[in-house]
Amino acid sequence: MKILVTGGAGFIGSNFIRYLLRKHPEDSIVNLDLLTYAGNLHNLDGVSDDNRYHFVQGNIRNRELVQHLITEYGIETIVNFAAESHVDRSIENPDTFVTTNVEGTLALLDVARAAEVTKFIQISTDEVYGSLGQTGTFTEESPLQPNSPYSASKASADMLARAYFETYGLNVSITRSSNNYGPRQHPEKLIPRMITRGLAGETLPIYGDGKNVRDWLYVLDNCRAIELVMRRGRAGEVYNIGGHNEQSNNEIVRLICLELGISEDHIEYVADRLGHDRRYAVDSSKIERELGWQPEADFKTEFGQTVAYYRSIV
Ligand code: NAD
Ligand code: TDX
Repeated sequence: MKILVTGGAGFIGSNFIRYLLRKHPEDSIVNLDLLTYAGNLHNLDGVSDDNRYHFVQGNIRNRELVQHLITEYGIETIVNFAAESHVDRSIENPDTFVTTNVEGTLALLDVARAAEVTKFIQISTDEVYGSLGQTGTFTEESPLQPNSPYSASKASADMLARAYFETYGLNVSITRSSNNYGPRQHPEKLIPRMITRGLAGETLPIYGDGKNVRDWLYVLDNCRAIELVMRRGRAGEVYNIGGHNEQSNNEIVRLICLELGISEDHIEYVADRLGHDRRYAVDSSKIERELGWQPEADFKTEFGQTVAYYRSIV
């Protein structure tokens, strides 16, 4: 399969490229990434020499460029990871979230339709469903109630992707995963931020009371799920991907203290994030039933490996 991966120099995209090249000798990949502050070519160290892999620096909004890449490389499938992905930044400056996440996705969908690409995967997030109380889970039928500019922009992109299926028959599937953890994540996000700050002897800033809950999914479990949707997902369908692994921010940060062997006294409770979603939990029974996917990672093991990874790169 010839695949255009966008945003492949970021966290999940780079793990996905590594995973696919390792598992499928017959696949070739073009990685289109703008290399914003979040893109890091070191995430692809060791991959760049592979002749099945091509890197192109550019913007997903550049229709001519995307069209050219599809023709030049005979692209059959697009997997769109490219996005502005950090909630805190979206609260400070929402504009780029609309330009990249909404207009960028629209441009890709448009070019994909005109070029008659056979499959388009839109990488979305559980945050489009909003926030849960103490019980319940998000299913694919849950209403979209995004609370941050980030999640609102992702929900908008999902709606466009859906419309391109309904209106033009483009073969689109959408994945909505929960919070990923693992190697190569930007240090602005909770887990790498706490590890790098902990290693530097700095305080560990937890927003609000730290009782917000996320459903942590190992990044390679997500990559396996995305691959299944890419090869066998039904057109026009949404697939939730969760880790069956709810943890509060307090639990995560305490675990990091334990792994690093540092005192919990480093924890500092700071002002809460505006509009901070309280709890996410994902019902993945659809992808489990239809595509036979299950999260396989043992959290304690992979979390320990993740801490070891960030320790090794500082
Ligand atoms: P990331 O911020 O690590 O990477 C995003 C990548 O996109 C970067 O390499 C960046 O340079 C690139 N990019 C940004 N704007 C671009 C543009 N206009 N054109 C081309 N490239 C551009 O993000 P991530 O955490 O790897 O997330 C990837 C996708 O998965 C995003 O769509 C995000 O919404 C979604 N997602 C992430 C998580 C998570 O826990 N990280 C969970 C659910 C969904
Ligand atoms: O310093 C911090 N202190 C803190 O308490 C940071 C950076 C975060 N937090 C809290 C906020 C959240 O409750 O930790 C939790 C996780 O925060 P983030 O790592 O910013 O992730 P989140 O907001 O949950 O969003 C992530 O998962 C869904 C990704 O960034 C999104 O791209 C994805 O869609």
